[in-house]
Amino acid sequence: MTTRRLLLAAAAAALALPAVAQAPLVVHEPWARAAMAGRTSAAYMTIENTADTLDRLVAASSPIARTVELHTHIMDGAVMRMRPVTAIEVNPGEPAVLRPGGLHLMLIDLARQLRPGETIPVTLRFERAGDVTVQVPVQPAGAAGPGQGGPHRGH
Ligand SMILES: [Cu+2]
Repeated sequence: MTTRRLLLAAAAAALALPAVAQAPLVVHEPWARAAMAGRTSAAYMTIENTADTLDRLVAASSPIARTVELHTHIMDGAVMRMRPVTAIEVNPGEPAVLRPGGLHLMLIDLARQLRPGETIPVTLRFERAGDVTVQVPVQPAGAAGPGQGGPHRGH
């Protein structure tokens, strides 16, 4: 009887824990561009929302950058320009794609050089899901996608 009671207590304690192990926001193929200290870099990824409700990426941060902004690209006549956005919506079943020429995270004023092959932590802040920290592999400065300079992957 005592064992059974202990098991029930353990189960109740487990239920009371915050759901950190199963974040509803899943990040696929994150990557960032190599860059020099003091300069800017960009990070890209695909964010999937496995919850039932819309969520929004509202901020991001990283210990290697003074600030991280959410950016998109817009066409200004024939010139493509970057513009900050206040949030990036992530709908269930409709992953948000951050890629060169589109939405991206701008890593501003790097505390140190980002070298190809290393991995940097980036924390994403979602309106509903809260903070999700992603380990982001650094690709060569000229890379166009997550697979270059590392193990071959699809896409
Ligand atoms: Cu930018």
